[in-house]
Amino acid sequence: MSADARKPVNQAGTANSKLAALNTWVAEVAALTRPDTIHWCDGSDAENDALIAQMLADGTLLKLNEKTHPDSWLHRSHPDDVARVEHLTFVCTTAQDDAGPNNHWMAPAEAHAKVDALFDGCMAGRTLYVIPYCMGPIDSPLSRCGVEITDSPYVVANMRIMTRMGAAALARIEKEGSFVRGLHSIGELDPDRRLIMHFPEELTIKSYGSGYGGNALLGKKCHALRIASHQARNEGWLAEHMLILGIENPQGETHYIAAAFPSACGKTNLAMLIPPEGYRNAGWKVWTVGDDICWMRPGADGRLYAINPEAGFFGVAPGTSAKSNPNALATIQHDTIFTNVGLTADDQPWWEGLGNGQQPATDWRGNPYDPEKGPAAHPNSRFTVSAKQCPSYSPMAEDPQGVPISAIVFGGRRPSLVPLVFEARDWTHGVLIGAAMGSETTAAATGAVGVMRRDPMAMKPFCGYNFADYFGHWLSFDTSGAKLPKIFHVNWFRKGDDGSFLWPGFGDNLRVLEWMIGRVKGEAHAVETPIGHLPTGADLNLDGIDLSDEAEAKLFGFEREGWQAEFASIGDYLDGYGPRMPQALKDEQRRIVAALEKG
Ligand code: SAT
Ligand code: MN
Repeated sequence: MSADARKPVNQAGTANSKLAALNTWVAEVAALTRPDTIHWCDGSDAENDALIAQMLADGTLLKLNEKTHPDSWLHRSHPDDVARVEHLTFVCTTAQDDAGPNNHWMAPAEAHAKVDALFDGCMAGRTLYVIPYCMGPIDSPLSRCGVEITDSPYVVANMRIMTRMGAAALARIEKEGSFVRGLHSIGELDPDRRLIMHFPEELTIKSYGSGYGGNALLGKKCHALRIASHQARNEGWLAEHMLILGIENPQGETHYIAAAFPSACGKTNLAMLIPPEGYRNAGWKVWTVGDDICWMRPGADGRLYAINPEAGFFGVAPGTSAKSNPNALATIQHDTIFTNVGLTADDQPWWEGLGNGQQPATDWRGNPYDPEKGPAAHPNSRFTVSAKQCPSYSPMAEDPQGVPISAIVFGGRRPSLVPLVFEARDWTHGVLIGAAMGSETTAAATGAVGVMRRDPMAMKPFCGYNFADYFGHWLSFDTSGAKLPKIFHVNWFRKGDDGSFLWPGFGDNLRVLEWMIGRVKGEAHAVETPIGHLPTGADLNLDGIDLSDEAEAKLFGFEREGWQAEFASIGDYLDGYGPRMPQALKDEQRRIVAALEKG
């Protein structure tokens, strides 16, 4: 290692003061982590080819069948490093109350000291990669830039797909001067030496000891949600865990919908929905803008405009099939990185629910597949792929102005009580519906699966500040000039007494979205109840769908007693945040409790 190799270089080649802060930070990080080499990523094909070749040589990647999956790779993670680690994820604000009961908190000085001790010398023998990236279209005023420093070439390759990474992002940073700092090392991949630290007041992230997506691709959950939610509050916009899709009706009119569901609840499937045959024949189309994150801000006309800050999909592989999500399957046929899926004997990727008639030979750990020892693919195995490869990718996704949002949808996995769909009476009621969201936990985070927990706006693991303040921020958008979207709640996961799902879901969810657009346009009918406006079965187009009496009753019904218990629990939940909880939200909860009592 030469002394020169350690010296950070200014890629722009000038002593530009706006990059001085970046150069200084890279130098400080290099002094702490002591890498052998520093590489500034330009995002070029040549750079990517060289990284892939290096990872094939050292076993980080395996080449998949070139005939069936050209330029696609399999990565097997450390078996203890397969999901986000919420218990090791901290929001480090000066005042603990600013992080709120919804986050694990540590004082900034203590957090820096703890995590810097792990970073000390951790890149010896490794290359330090500097990844300038832009979240959102390069030329969009809604976009924000960051720089991730990492010692993982796998992270570089994934960030190249998931963000606008390289020279263009660096040029924007040079112009703007500001960027989010993200320091990452895979460390020893030891779960006892793993910390994901956020310093929203410093626009800084430090992540150590994990190579898994949500912990390591810092542009995603760490920047685009935890840090961005904090920035958004200060700057008057919203950073949300939402997909964005466009629905084009036979008249050629497109309405955009943003929808929040917890991780692994079908956001990618909904974002890439294929209309049922009757709708297709009539000329309906669905356009994918994003499948995970949505940044929105009011435009000059008072409507909310949204961009997808990401450039790719980091989707859950298991369950993805030609039936459940043909668009996703088409997207991942080439130039895709698979993580922790199984393999067929001829090196094709395989997962439970793929249903293509093939059989796995090797499991996600690289052992011969043995059904006694668990699934072939890890339940949280993933694909990383450019959004541009998706057949339904919306051309509007690259529009710097974003797309106008007509409806916001909240949803979760609720096997009982919650009907298929209902509509909020107004914005405040909608914010309460989002704040009260509950869902069963999934494999996207470590911990028990299938446990019911409150996950407001699907942001429980991702809001970078106190939820009470966050709800207040949401309420603040209801100004006199605002033309806000309507808010809805959906539940695709309602179960019957025998435990089976009552609603077919997938493409048929368009029937529910069509009703929502009808409501937005003032055309569709609904029944008023204490929990909001509900359609009857007759208000939806259910042509070709055969619902049992039980399904019809549970999907479109309103169960007063169950909702009374639910609203008592929502009241307790809001009270848990103490005096910071906005009074308007508490009043709304009380209004509904009173309406439920009236009978
Ligand atoms: O791993 S991620 O956090 O990026 C995916 C998810 O859990 O939504
Ligand atoms: Mn997500």
